[in-house]
Amino acid sequence: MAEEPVLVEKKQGFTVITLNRPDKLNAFNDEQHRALFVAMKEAGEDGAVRAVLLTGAGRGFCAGQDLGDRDPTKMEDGVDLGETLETFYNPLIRLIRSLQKPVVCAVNGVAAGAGANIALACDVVLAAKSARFIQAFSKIGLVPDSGGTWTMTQLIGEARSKALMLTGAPLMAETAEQWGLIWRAVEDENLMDEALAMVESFAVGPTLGLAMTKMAVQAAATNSLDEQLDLERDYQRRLGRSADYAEGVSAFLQKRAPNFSGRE
Ligand code: LHQ
Repeated sequence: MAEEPVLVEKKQGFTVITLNRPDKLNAFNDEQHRALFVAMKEAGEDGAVRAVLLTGAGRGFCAGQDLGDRDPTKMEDGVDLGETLETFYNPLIRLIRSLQKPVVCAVNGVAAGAGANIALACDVVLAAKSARFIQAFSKIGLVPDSGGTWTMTQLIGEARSKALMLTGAPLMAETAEQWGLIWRAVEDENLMDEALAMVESFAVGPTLGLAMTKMAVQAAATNSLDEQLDLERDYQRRLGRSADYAEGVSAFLQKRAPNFSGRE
């Protein structure tokens, strides 16, 4: 039986999703696309799952689209890459950004093309120091996709985004951290331990509060300060009535660790 293109491990309170085409540096074929989307969607819908960890098998995180599957010289009618984005990449990015729980990405090795931008769409990105981010698109005459032109510009500004995207130059994890593109670059051997510690802490966290924090930060990109103040008021009103807020305050006043249920 062929290897599963995506491995899904359900742990206590969180799911680990591993891209699993290591011989191709986990480049996406259609099966891997479908499997990743289903795994992410199920993790989003399962109330017992309170955080998600995305990573890659082998020495790479993801080399983007499997170019062998989108070779114009081998396709009689040519390729419609817009359809590929519409069918696979865009729904995935929208799903990650709208998931009502934290998505942590452990970038275990090279992240190129859409692989880099899928990582950057996650909420907290940890990367092995040996990992590099490559906006490989210019090397094959394409525009960066999977939200990269938006995400990178938000995170590191036009000057750095344009230079990285126009040249396709690799960006090492430590520089990515210094520039604010990712949360942290960690020693290779510590990557999974650190990423697991983070999702384990989210898995016992106040899930609704974390989800609303994610949504509020994301809304800031397009809201005015006035709109953002109103949004914070509305979210805080809802959270103030949640079981986790009551528990958080009780735990603080009783000088004990909170026991969050993740419920409203
Ligand atoms: C690959 C790939 C790959 C197939 C490594 N495909 N085999 C959206 C819409 C639709 C279509 C187009 O794309 C998109 C979005 C995109 O993602 S466009 C960007 C696509 N990705 C790239 O252009 C990156 C291509 N890969 C590379 O430049 C290098 O492989 C990197 C820099 C990622 C890693 O280099 P190395 O560490 O030297 O590894 P390698 O090149 O030797 O790769 C290892 C194997 O993986 C090798 O296979 P082989 O059989 O020779 O061992 C590669 O052919 C294969 N591989 N990326 N995208």
